[in-house]
Amino acid sequence: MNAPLDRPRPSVAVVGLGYIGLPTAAMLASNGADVVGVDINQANVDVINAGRVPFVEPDLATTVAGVVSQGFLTATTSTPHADNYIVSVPTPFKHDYNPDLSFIEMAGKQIAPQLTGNELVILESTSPPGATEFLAQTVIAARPDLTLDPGTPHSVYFAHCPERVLPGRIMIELRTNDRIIGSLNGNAGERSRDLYQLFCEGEFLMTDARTAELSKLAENAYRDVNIAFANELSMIADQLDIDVWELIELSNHHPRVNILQPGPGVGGHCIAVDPWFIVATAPNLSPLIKTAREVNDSKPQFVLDKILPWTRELQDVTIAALGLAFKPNIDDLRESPARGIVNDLAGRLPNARIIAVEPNISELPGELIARNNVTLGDVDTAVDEADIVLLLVDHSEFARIDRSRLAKKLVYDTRGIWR
Ligand code: SAJ
Repeated sequence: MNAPLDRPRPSVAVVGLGYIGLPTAAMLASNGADVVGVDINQANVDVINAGRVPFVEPDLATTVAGVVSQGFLTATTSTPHADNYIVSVPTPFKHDYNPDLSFIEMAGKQIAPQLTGNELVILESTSPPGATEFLAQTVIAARPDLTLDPGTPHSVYFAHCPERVLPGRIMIELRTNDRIIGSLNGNAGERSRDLYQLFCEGEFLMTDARTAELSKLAENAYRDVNIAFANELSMIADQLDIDVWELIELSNHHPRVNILQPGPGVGGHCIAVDPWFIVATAPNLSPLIKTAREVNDSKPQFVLDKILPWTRELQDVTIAALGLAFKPNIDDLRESPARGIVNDLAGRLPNARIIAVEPNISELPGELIARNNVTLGDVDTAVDEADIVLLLVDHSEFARIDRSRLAKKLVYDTRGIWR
């Protein structure tokens, strides 16, 4: 739904132009809002202002090019005044798995001086319960002249509206997914709904901020637990010499069973991270969620333990490692188990030659560049030259490989695409 022509375009500042912030900014800008995107990375700001995008996501580049050329989206490194703020900054965890809210705190401190009263501040970053309250308190601490009490000229309104889009389908799911709206004070929920209604055709599910925060974590922990079940089965099946993919396919014929797919581990900045926020919030009540994380985190070592014995029998071994991204057909390497496995292999096998193939990037990540036995190669050369072919990511390019070319190789397919 676009903003009616007779109404002024709402002003929105989107703080954090990453995998969620930039698509959200572009969607708002192409559906009736005047958007300023804010990011600390000057290079990304320059790329966006030139109408381009700093990462791969289907349909994003076209939308950004359009809204930048029309003047509906600009990017900057300094936070401006806007009637509406959307905070979509990273929420990593610290070494002890406790959430690191420093980026949220920084965003709050930068927004605070711009406020004049009656603004809406939406936290979109996936956050532990209480983070929206923390953002609100950060703003109010910096601006004691403002208040969270609704209805005064100095009131500021806060809500948590977690994103739930799937990388690779972000521009579709931003439009079609249902949206949880968690209000912290006053009419923040209704105002947030009105803003997202510019582009979101899904149902709006109104609740309070803490429930919204936990619901997002629950969704990702649910998926993590289910993937852990598949990964645990894969290790059991391996010991019993049973094909886990056949096993899962058979079991999934049951009308109430839907087992997910095993792989080399769980990556990305969401599923591998968010369950820890629940564990940190309720450590004595979350043994299942914690164990699922540990099972998924143990899978890369299981893959290494399968491959390393093969290399002992080979002289000057060459390994084709197919895929570095955390899942198929994207360029996102964050928390990627594939990337970690390649790095560990390179460290454990200094005399091996490892050809990493990742069709969605043009340069290896820093830690792999630093290894002098890893190069970035194309799939054909890598497969032809390899003694061992290790399939780590189910990119479409890899599914299309002619299987006869693998006949004389030692092959470990962690995703089951060459069965
Ligand atoms: N994976 C498996 N087996 C499976 C499914 C996934 O091993 O059967 C692995 C993937 O290879 C990847 C990881 O899990 O390494 C995560 O991938 P994903 O596709 O499950 O999820 P994300 O991280 O891309 O996006 C998730 C989504 N959450 C849910 O599906 C509950 C998305 O909707 C969220 O918006 C996103 O997290 C987020 O930002 O929180």
